[in-house]
Amino acid sequence: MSKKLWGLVIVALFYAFAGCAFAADKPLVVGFSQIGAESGWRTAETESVISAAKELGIDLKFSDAQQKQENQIKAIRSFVAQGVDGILLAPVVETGWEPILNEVKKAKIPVILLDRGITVDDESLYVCKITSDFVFEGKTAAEWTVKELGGQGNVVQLQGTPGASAATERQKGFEDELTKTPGVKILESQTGDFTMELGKQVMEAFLKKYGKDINVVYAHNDDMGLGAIQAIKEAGFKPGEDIKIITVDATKAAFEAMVAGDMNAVVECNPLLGPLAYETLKKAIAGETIEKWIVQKDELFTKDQAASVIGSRKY
Ligand code: GYE
Repeated sequence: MSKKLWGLVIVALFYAFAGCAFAADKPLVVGFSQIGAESGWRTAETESVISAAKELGIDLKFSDAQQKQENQIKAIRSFVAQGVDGILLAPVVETGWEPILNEVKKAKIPVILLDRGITVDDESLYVCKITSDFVFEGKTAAEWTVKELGGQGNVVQLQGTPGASAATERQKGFEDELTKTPGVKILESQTGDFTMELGKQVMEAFLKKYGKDINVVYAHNDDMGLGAIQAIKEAGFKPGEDIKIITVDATKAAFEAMVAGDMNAVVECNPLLGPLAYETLKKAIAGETIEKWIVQKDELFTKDQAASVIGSRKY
Protein backbone atom coordinates (compact mmCIF):
# COMPACT_ATOMS: atom_id res chain seq x y z
CA MET A 1 0.00 0.00 0.00
CA SER A 2 1.21 3.46 -0.81
CA LYS A 3 1.90 5.96 1.95
CA LYS A 4 -1.08 7.97 0.77
CA LEU A 5 -3.41 4.98 1.05
CA TRP A 6 -2.12 4.19 4.55
CA GLY A 7 -2.82 7.77 5.45
CA LEU A 8 -6.39 7.43 4.23
CA VAL A 9 -6.90 4.18 6.15
CA ILE A 10 -5.66 5.80 9.36
CA VAL A 11 -7.94 8.80 8.91
CA ALA A 12 -10.90 6.50 8.18
CA LEU A 13 -10.16 4.41 11.29
CA PHE A 14 -9.91 7.55 13.41
CA TYR A 15 -13.34 8.73 12.31
CA ALA A 16 -14.82 5.26 12.82
CA PHE A 17 -13.57 5.17 16.45
CA ALA A 18 -14.57 8.75 17.08
CA GLY A 19 -18.03 7.90 15.69
CA CYS A 20 -18.38 4.95 18.08
CA ALA A 21 -17.31 7.01 21.04
CA PHE A 22 -19.83 9.67 20.05
CA ALA A 23 -22.58 7.07 19.72
CA ALA A 24 -21.80 5.76 23.20
CA ASP A 25 -22.08 9.28 24.59
CA LYS A 26 -25.31 10.01 22.79
CA PRO A 27 -27.88 10.98 25.45
CA LEU A 28 -30.81 8.71 26.11
CA VAL A 29 -33.94 10.20 24.56
CA VAL A 30 -37.05 9.72 26.71
CA GLY A 31 -40.65 10.81 26.13
CA PHE A 32 -42.78 11.55 29.19
CA SER A 33 -46.52 11.77 28.74
CA GLN A 34 -47.69 13.52 31.89
CA ILE A 35 -51.39 13.75 32.83
CA GLY A 36 -51.52 17.46 33.63
CA ALA A 37 -51.01 19.77 36.58
CA GLU A 38 -54.20 19.05 38.53
CA SER A 39 -52.55 18.67 41.92
CA GLY A 40 -49.58 19.66 44.06
CA TRP A 41 -48.58 16.00 43.99
CA ARG A 42 -48.40 15.98 40.21
CA THR A 43 -46.33 19.16 40.11
CA ALA A 44 -43.87 17.49 42.48
CA GLU A 45 -43.72 14.43 40.22
CA THR A 46 -43.14 16.54 37.10
CA GLU A 47 -40.30 18.37 38.86
CA SER A 48 -38.75 15.08 39.92
CA VAL A 49 -38.85 13.62 36.38
CA ILE A 50 -37.47 16.81 34.80
CA SER A 51 -34.71 17.43 37.34
CA ALA A 52 -33.55 13.79 37.32
CA ALA A 53 -33.31 13.99 33.49
CA LYS A 54 -31.07 17.06 33.83
CA GLU A 55 -28.85 15.38 36.39
CA LEU A 56 -28.49 12.23 34.31
CA GLY A 57 -27.94 14.02 31.00
CA ILE A 58 -31.14 12.57 29.53
CA ASP A 59 -32.83 14.28 26.60
CA LEU A 60 -36.42 14.50 27.90
CA LYS A 61 -39.40 15.23 25.68
CA PHE A 62 -42.14 16.38 28.02
CA SER A 63 -45.82 16.55 27.15
CA ASP A 64 -48.67 17.79 29.39
CA ALA A 65 -52.01 16.19 28.40
CA GLN A 66 -54.25 18.55 30.39
CA GLN A 67 -56.06 15.55 31.89
CA LYS A 68 -57.12 14.15 28.49
CA GLN A 69 -56.33 10.63 27.32
CA GLU A 70 -56.58 11.66 23.65
CA ASN A 71 -53.75 14.16 24.21
CA GLN A 72 -51.66 11.42 25.80
CA ILE A 73 -52.23 9.16 22.79
CA LYS A 74 -51.14 11.96 20.44
CA ALA A 75 -48.03 12.62 22.51
CA ILE A 76 -47.06 8.95 22.55
CA ARG A 77 -47.51 8.71 18.78
CA SER A 78 -45.22 11.70 18.34
CA PHE A 79 -42.61 10.14 20.67
CA VAL A 80 -42.62 7.07 18.41
CA ALA A 81 -42.23 9.25 15.31
CA GLN A 82 -39.27 10.98 16.94
CA GLY A 83 -37.66 7.60 17.63
CA VAL A 84 -37.27 7.98 21.41
CA ASP A 85 -35.38 5.27 23.32
CA GLY A 86 -38.10 4.87 25.95
CA ILE A 87 -41.45 6.22 27.10
CA LEU A 88 -42.71 7.11 30.58
CA LEU A 89 -46.48 7.18 30.73
CA ALA A 90 -48.60 8.46 33.62
CA PRO A 91 -51.96 7.10 32.42
CA VAL A 92 -54.91 9.34 33.30
CA VAL A 93 -57.37 6.42 33.14
CA GLU A 94 -57.00 2.64 33.24
CA THR A 95 -58.61 1.57 29.97
CA GLY A 96 -58.27 2.32 26.26
CA TRP A 97 -54.50 1.96 25.87
CA GLU A 98 -54.20 -1.17 23.71
CA PRO A 99 -54.14 0.41 20.22
CA ILE A 100 -51.47 3.02 20.95
CA LEU A 101 -49.36 0.66 23.05
CA ASN A 102 -49.42 -1.85 20.20
CA GLU A 103 -47.97 0.86 17.94
CA VAL A 104 -45.23 1.47 20.50
CA LYS A 105 -44.54 -2.26 20.80
CA LYS A 106 -44.12 -2.55 17.02
CA ALA A 107 -41.53 0.23 17.21
CA LYS A 108 -39.80 -1.79 19.98
CA ILE A 109 -39.82 1.10 22.43
CA PRO A 110 -40.11 0.17 26.14
CA VAL A 111 -42.92 1.82 28.11
CA ILE A 112 -42.87 2.33 31.87
CA LEU A 113 -46.07 3.30 33.66
CA LEU A 114 -45.60 5.97 36.23
CA ASP A 115 -47.87 6.55 39.24
CA ARG A 116 -51.07 4.89 37.93
CA GLY A 117 -51.87 1.50 36.43
CA ILE A 118 -53.72 0.33 33.31
CA THR A 119 -55.77 -2.74 32.44
CA VAL A 120 -54.70 -4.56 29.27
CA ASP A 121 -55.04 -8.21 28.24
CA ASP A 122 -51.50 -8.27 26.89
CA GLU A 123 -49.16 -7.40 29.75
CA SER A 124 -46.18 -7.31 27.40
CA LEU A 125 -47.45 -3.90 26.22
CA TYR A 126 -45.54 -2.30 29.08
CA VAL A 127 -42.38 -3.12 31.02
CA CYS A 128 -43.70 -2.40 34.51
CA LYS A 129 -45.60 0.06 36.66
CA ILE A 130 -43.99 2.18 39.36
CA THR A 131 -46.82 3.17 41.70
CA SER A 132 -47.99 3.20 45.28
CA ASP A 133 -50.39 0.55 46.56
CA PHE A 134 -53.64 2.52 46.36
CA VAL A 135 -55.73 -0.23 47.96
CA PHE A 136 -53.38 -0.11 50.94
CA GLU A 137 -53.73 3.69 51.07
CA GLY A 138 -57.54 3.44 51.11
CA LYS A 139 -57.47 0.71 53.75
CA THR A 140 -55.14 2.79 55.93
CA ALA A 141 -57.49 5.78 55.65
CA ALA A 142 -60.45 3.58 56.66
CA GLU A 143 -58.61 2.17 59.68
CA TRP A 144 -57.83 5.70 60.86
CA THR A 145 -61.45 6.77 60.27
CA VAL A 146 -62.89 3.87 62.29
CA LYS A 147 -60.49 4.56 65.16
CA GLU A 148 -61.12 8.30 65.11
CA LEU A 149 -64.91 7.78 65.15
CA GLY A 150 -64.81 5.02 67.73
CA GLY A 151 -66.67 2.81 65.28
CA GLN A 152 -69.68 5.12 64.87
CA GLY A 153 -70.24 7.99 62.44
CA ASN A 154 -70.77 9.36 58.94
CA VAL A 155 -68.28 9.84 56.14
CA VAL A 156 -68.34 11.60 52.78
CA GLN A 157 -65.87 10.58 50.09
CA LEU A 158 -64.27 12.90 47.53
CA GLN A 159 -63.14 10.66 44.71
CA GLY A 160 -60.37 11.23 42.20
CA THR A 161 -60.69 11.24 38.41
CA PRO A 162 -63.28 8.67 37.26
CA GLY A 163 -61.56 5.65 35.72
CA ALA A 164 -58.15 6.48 37.22
CA SER A 165 -56.57 3.54 39.06
CA ALA A 166 -55.57 5.86 41.91
CA ALA A 167 -59.27 6.70 42.43
CA THR A 168 -60.81 3.26 41.87
CA GLU A 169 -58.36 1.51 44.18
CA ARG A 170 -58.34 4.16 46.92
CA GLN A 171 -62.12 3.77 46.99
CA LYS A 172 -61.98 -0.03 47.01
CA GLY A 173 -59.42 -0.22 49.83
CA PHE A 174 -61.45 2.23 51.91
CA GLU A 175 -64.89 0.73 51.34
CA ASP A 176 -63.79 -2.89 51.75
CA GLU A 177 -62.22 -2.07 55.10
CA LEU A 178 -65.31 -0.13 56.27
CA THR A 179 -67.61 -3.12 55.68
CA LYS A 180 -66.05 -4.56 58.86
CA THR A 181 -67.54 -1.68 60.88
CA PRO A 182 -71.26 -1.23 60.10
CA GLY A 183 -71.48 1.73 62.50
CA VAL A 184 -69.43 3.87 60.11
CA LYS A 185 -71.51 4.86 57.09
CA ILE A 186 -70.60 6.54 53.82
CA LEU A 187 -73.31 9.16 53.27
CA GLU A 188 -72.20 9.92 49.71
CA SER A 189 -69.25 9.69 47.31
CA GLN A 190 -68.56 12.03 44.41
CA THR A 191 -65.69 12.91 42.17
CA GLY A 192 -63.75 16.13 42.61
CA ASP A 193 -61.36 15.13 39.78
CA PHE A 194 -58.31 15.43 42.07
CA THR A 195 -58.57 19.26 42.01
CA MET A 196 -58.97 21.77 44.81
CA GLU A 197 -61.66 23.71 42.99
CA LEU A 198 -63.94 20.72 42.41
CA GLY A 199 -63.18 19.32 45.86
CA LYS A 200 -64.51 22.57 47.30
CA GLN A 201 -67.61 22.59 45.08
CA VAL A 202 -68.55 19.00 45.87
CA MET A 203 -68.02 19.62 49.58
CA GLU A 204 -70.30 22.67 49.43
CA ALA A 205 -73.04 20.46 48.01
CA PHE A 206 -72.43 17.79 50.67
CA LEU A 207 -72.61 20.42 53.42
CA LYS A 208 -75.92 21.75 52.11
CA LYS A 209 -77.34 18.25 52.09
CA TYR A 210 -75.93 16.75 55.29
CA GLY A 211 -74.55 19.69 57.32
CA LYS A 212 -73.09 18.66 60.66
CA ASP A 213 -74.11 15.04 60.14
CA ILE A 214 -70.80 14.69 58.33
CA ASN A 215 -68.13 13.54 60.77
CA VAL A 216 -65.25 12.69 58.44
CA VAL A 217 -64.24 13.70 54.93
CA TYR A 218 -62.11 11.14 53.10
CA ALA A 219 -60.51 12.80 50.05
CA HIS A 220 -58.55 10.76 47.50
CA ASN A 221 -55.93 13.53 47.40
CA ASP A 222 -54.71 16.54 49.37
CA ASP A 223 -55.96 19.15 46.92
CA MET A 224 -59.60 18.04 47.20
CA GLY A 225 -59.20 17.87 50.98
CA LEU A 226 -57.83 21.42 51.02
CA GLY A 227 -60.81 22.53 48.90
CA ALA A 228 -63.13 20.81 51.38
CA ILE A 229 -61.49 22.70 54.26
CA GLN A 230 -62.36 26.00 52.57
CA ALA A 231 -65.97 24.89 52.05
CA ILE A 232 -66.25 23.80 55.69
CA LYS A 233 -64.91 27.14 56.93
CA GLU A 234 -67.28 29.07 54.65
CA ALA A 235 -70.20 27.02 55.96
CA GLY A 236 -69.28 28.18 59.47
CA PHE A 237 -67.84 24.93 60.82
CA LYS A 238 -64.39 24.22 62.18
CA PRO A 239 -62.42 21.82 59.97
CA GLY A 240 -60.33 19.36 61.96
CA GLU A 241 -62.77 19.51 64.89
CA ASP A 242 -66.44 19.74 63.86
CA ILE A 243 -65.64 17.79 60.71
CA LYS A 244 -62.44 15.76 60.47
CA ILE A 245 -60.43 15.37 57.29
CA ILE A 246 -58.16 12.62 56.02
CA THR A 247 -56.52 12.75 52.60
CA VAL A 248 -53.93 10.92 50.50
CA ASP A 249 -50.58 12.32 49.18
CA ALA A 250 -49.00 14.06 52.20
CA THR A 251 -47.70 17.11 50.35
CA LYS A 252 -46.25 20.10 52.21
CA ALA A 253 -49.58 21.92 51.84
CA ALA A 254 -51.38 19.12 53.69
CA PHE A 255 -48.75 19.14 56.44
CA GLU A 256 -49.23 22.89 56.80
CA ALA A 257 -52.99 22.33 57.11
CA MET A 258 -52.34 19.73 59.82
CA VAL A 259 -50.00 22.08 61.70
CA ALA A 260 -52.76 24.72 61.50
CA GLY A 261 -55.20 22.16 62.93
CA ASP A 262 -57.47 22.11 59.87
CA MET A 263 -56.58 18.60 58.69
CA ASN A 264 -56.38 15.48 60.82
CA ALA A 265 -54.40 12.84 58.94
CA VAL A 266 -52.72 12.05 55.61
CA VAL A 267 -51.68 8.84 53.94
CA GLU A 268 -48.42 9.31 52.09
CA CYS A 269 -48.01 8.71 48.34
CA ASN A 270 -44.52 9.30 47.00
CA PRO A 271 -44.32 11.46 43.83
CA LEU A 272 -40.52 11.60 43.60
CA LEU A 273 -40.32 8.88 40.99
CA GLY A 274 -37.91 10.43 38.46
CA PRO A 275 -34.60 8.75 39.44
CA LEU A 276 -36.21 5.31 39.81
CA ALA A 277 -38.04 5.69 36.48
CA TYR A 278 -34.79 6.28 34.55
CA GLU A 279 -32.89 3.59 36.42
CA THR A 280 -35.63 1.10 35.52
CA LEU A 281 -35.81 2.27 31.92
CA LYS A 282 -32.06 1.83 31.49
CA LYS A 283 -32.34 -1.72 32.86
CA ALA A 284 -35.18 -2.46 30.45
CA ILE A 285 -33.13 -1.16 27.51
CA ALA A 286 -30.21 -3.34 28.64
CA GLY A 287 -32.56 -6.34 28.51
CA GLU A 288 -32.69 -7.04 32.26
CA THR A 289 -35.77 -8.67 33.79
CA ILE A 290 -37.87 -6.24 35.74
CA GLU A 291 -40.61 -6.81 38.31
CA LYS A 292 -44.03 -6.03 36.82
CA TRP A 293 -45.00 -3.83 39.77
CA ILE A 294 -42.42 -1.75 41.61
CA VAL A 295 -44.37 -0.72 44.71
CA GLN A 296 -43.70 2.47 46.64
CA LYS A 297 -44.04 2.18 50.43
CA ASP A 298 -46.29 4.71 52.14
CA GLU A 299 -47.22 5.54 55.72
CA LEU A 300 -49.85 7.39 57.71
CA PHE A 301 -49.14 10.73 59.40
CA THR A 302 -51.46 12.36 61.91
CA LYS A 303 -51.95 15.93 63.09
CA ASP A 304 -49.95 15.28 66.27
CA GLN A 305 -46.84 14.31 64.30
CA ALA A 306 -47.15 17.12 61.73
CA ALA A 307 -45.06 19.85 63.39
CA SER A 308 -42.09 17.59 64.03
CA VAL A 309 -42.16 15.91 60.62
CA ILE A 310 -42.91 18.86 58.29
CA GLY A 311 -39.29 20.03 58.16
CA SER A 312 -38.06 16.76 56.73
CA ARG A 313 -40.72 16.42 54.02
CA LYS A 314 -39.27 16.45 50.50
CA TYR A 315 -42.41 17.46 48.59
O1 GYE B 1 -52.53 11.09 44.39
C1 GYE B 1 -53.14 12.84 42.95
C2 GYE B 1 -52.85 13.04 41.53
O2 GYE B 1 -51.87 9.27 40.32
C3 GYE B 1 -50.99 8.88 42.46
O3 GYE B 1 -52.85 11.74 40.97
C4 GYE B 1 -51.44 9.89 41.49
C5 GYE B 1 -52.55 10.81 41.98
C6 GYE B 1 -52.23 11.67 43.20
O4 GYE B 1 -53.51 14.01 40.89
O5 GYE B 1 -52.89 13.94 43.73
